[in-house]
Amino acid sequence: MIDRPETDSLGDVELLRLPPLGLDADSILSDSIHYHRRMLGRRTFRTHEHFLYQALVHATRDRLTERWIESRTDLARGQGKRACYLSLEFLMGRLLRNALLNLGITDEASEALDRLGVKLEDVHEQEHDAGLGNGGLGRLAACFLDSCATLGLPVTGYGIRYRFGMFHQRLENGYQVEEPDSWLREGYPWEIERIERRQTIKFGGKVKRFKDSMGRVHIDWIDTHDVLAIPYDIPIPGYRNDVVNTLRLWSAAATDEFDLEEFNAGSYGDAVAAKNEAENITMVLYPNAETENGRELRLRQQYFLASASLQDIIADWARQNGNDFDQFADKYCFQLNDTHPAIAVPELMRLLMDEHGFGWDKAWQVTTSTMAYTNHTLLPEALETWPVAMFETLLPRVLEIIYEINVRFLAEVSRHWPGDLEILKRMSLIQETPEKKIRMAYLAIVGSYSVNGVAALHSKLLQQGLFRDFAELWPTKFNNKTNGVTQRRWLAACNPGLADLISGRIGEDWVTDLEQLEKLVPLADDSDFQQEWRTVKQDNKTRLAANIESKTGYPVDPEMMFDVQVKRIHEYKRQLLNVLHTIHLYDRIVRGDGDDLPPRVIIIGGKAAPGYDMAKAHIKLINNIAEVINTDPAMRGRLQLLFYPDYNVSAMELICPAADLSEQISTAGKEASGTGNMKFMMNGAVTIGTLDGANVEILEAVGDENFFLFGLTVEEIPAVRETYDPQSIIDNDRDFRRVMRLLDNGHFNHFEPGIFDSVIAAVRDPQDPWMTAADFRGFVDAQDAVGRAYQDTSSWTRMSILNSARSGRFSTDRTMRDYNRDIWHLEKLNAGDS
Ligand code: 26Q
Repeated sequence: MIDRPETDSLGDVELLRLPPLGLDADSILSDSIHYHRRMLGRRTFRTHEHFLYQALVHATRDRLTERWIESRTDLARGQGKRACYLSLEFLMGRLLRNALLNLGITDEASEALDRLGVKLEDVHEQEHDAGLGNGGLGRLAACFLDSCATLGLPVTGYGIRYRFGMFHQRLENGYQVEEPDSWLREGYPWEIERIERRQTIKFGGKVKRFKDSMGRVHIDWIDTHDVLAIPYDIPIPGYRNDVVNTLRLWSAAATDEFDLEEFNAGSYGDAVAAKNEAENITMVLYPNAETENGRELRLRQQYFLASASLQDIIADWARQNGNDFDQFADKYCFQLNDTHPAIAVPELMRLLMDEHGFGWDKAWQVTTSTMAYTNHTLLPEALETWPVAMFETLLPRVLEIIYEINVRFLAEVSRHWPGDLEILKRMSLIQETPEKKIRMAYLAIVGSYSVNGVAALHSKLLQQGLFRDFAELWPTKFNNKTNGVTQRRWLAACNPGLADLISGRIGEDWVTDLEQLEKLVPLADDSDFQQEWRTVKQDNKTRLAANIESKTGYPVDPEMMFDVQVKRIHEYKRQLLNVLHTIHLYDRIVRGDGDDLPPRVIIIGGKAAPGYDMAKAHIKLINNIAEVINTDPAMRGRLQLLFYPDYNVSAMELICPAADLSEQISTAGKEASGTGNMKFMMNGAVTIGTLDGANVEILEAVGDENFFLFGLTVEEIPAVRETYDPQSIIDNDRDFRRVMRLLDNGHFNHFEPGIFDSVIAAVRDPQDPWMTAADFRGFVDAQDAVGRAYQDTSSWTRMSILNSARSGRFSTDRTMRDYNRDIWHLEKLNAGDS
């Protein structure tokens, strides 16, 4: 990009060229000072590091922006295909560290700040996490964006700019208390508002049909309550390739600042109320809880995102191609991140038919050759459904289209299974009882040309279970795309010690080609390399220990084994099983049978959905047990339990480099993939896990000698369930009995009687869907094997190295290549090497 001519023309657009910005420390320093002084109007650097952070972001953003504009020019000039990743969540975390890494100016920025007497690390701490997601699904979207930009794939993220992201978690007497995440309060220097690309979104109203002079029927959706969608763009840089893609987040605004008529009539309150109602749409990220299902505001959010994004793309298309949509499907592809944006299917139909005059068949042809759907769950109760009644009032025209899709779809089903009424009922997009509801997953399947799961096991189970009928009808639609994580954030940036050690031995190619880590395999037995590997791990543990002490007040000894489970708190993830094992270790030490155990600190972190009482009880239980263990002198130096508060992306960046043991212990068949498992593996933690989600593929990659496997398999579970009797399992297992006795006796809640009754009862419930008791013995035995293995330092280090060495498949670079090869078929942008 550096040596292109001074001006460039693209159609009638004249682009003025500026000299490229320097990437050296001097240039970064002088630009940062410029922003600090002249834009932010601040005088001194050291007292308020936040302003220095903002200044450095602006200097960095300028360097991204010049590449961003080039990338967009390339995209506009070339006639290639693009993909749009539609997602209600983008869990981006902090951006500065990765922007510097990808631009290749980390050292330069650090040097620039040194001259001001400020540490780059302290400046990073000033950045608020962009917590626009709940967990895995949202973070996956963020990793995808990094990999697409690095691969030069033209992929735009479309999401919502929530005023309040994922809530902050505070602990009060061991209970989770939610606090608003006001991440935009001090301004967000990464975003650029693009008011000129605003769109209007309709809600409510009614549908009117009329005939034109030619006798053609037209459809008008009238008397609507309109809301503006304002886009804010965030640059997504590739790794040292001059490509910058876009994350476009929509914010809702009232169509008129005030409804003047109301205002003049004296009802100032009503005028402001209308404005508030519009802006409410993007006010807050919904936490994922079944209790949140069916909330009207959530449906508004989904439609708002789908409609704004599609209108944005169609407006672009129409500017260049008029009303000729013949090539549209060759140039665009929409990847739906779960069913949350699945309303894009009928919305694209509506835009093509009602606003661009296409007939059904043509519109359906375009829709079903541009939409692709990714499923992220196997829990039937987590499949989205929306009451038809809600659609009727909120989106009447969209509902008509869904009905028509259903009529035509059911006709196809009858042709395939003539006379089978049962299957019609089963596959209908409308669930009839107990309440009429729209099955969003079925809508997404019918409207898409590709449906994928996120790990091999998950995709197989989808086709055999939840979506069996559909897989039988359209076998070629279904495919697997195993998740990944970006090694730029999850190794290069968050674990500089390990990154340097690795690069020193095998070079830096792994940063864009993770399979290169295989070259570490021969080093796994090299005792010098092992020693260096341990030193890095130890330093990372020390760093995390300091962080934990500052957050919890508990000192942590970095010599102990770090046994870590961090993820959303959910029964299927079985933090409870981890807790039962912790109590067992405590009991062993108390009864004098703990001398062979390696000193271990168990770290559990994660947020519970605010309406999920059982998950919240688990948090309280963990904290109460922690209090007992951590204040017992007999446990000192031997066993510790810590609840890591307010777990988020930035916390994981400190945690995963420091973990020895990664807990991935969900009930088999429940975790679609997991991605934390991959971050830990990449950073040299060994996994203790069930045969669930991507654990299956991790086990395959490292071999069973480097993985602690336990638990019932998906195949075994149904038979065990038939005669499942947790009480007899407890009765027949001395260790389990003792653990339950401590719980029953209120050992961890002396002054709070009864508060854990429902948690304890769930373990004993023959109907327990998560079958915690069934896997207790297997888990305890596997943990015992872990404890023994950990004491052989050299062989443990070997396992650790091999886990990292075999993590190559779990890069989102591979995942994105797979999506592109099988679903998107995009050509790479040629920036950087042009
Ligand atoms: C639904 C209705 C109303 C409000 C919120 C929601 C909602 C929001 C988020 C439902 C689900 C989610 C998030 C799900 C999620 O994170 N799933 C995880 O996706 C990962 C990436 O594929 C997988 O690795 C995990 O296994 C899966 O649990």
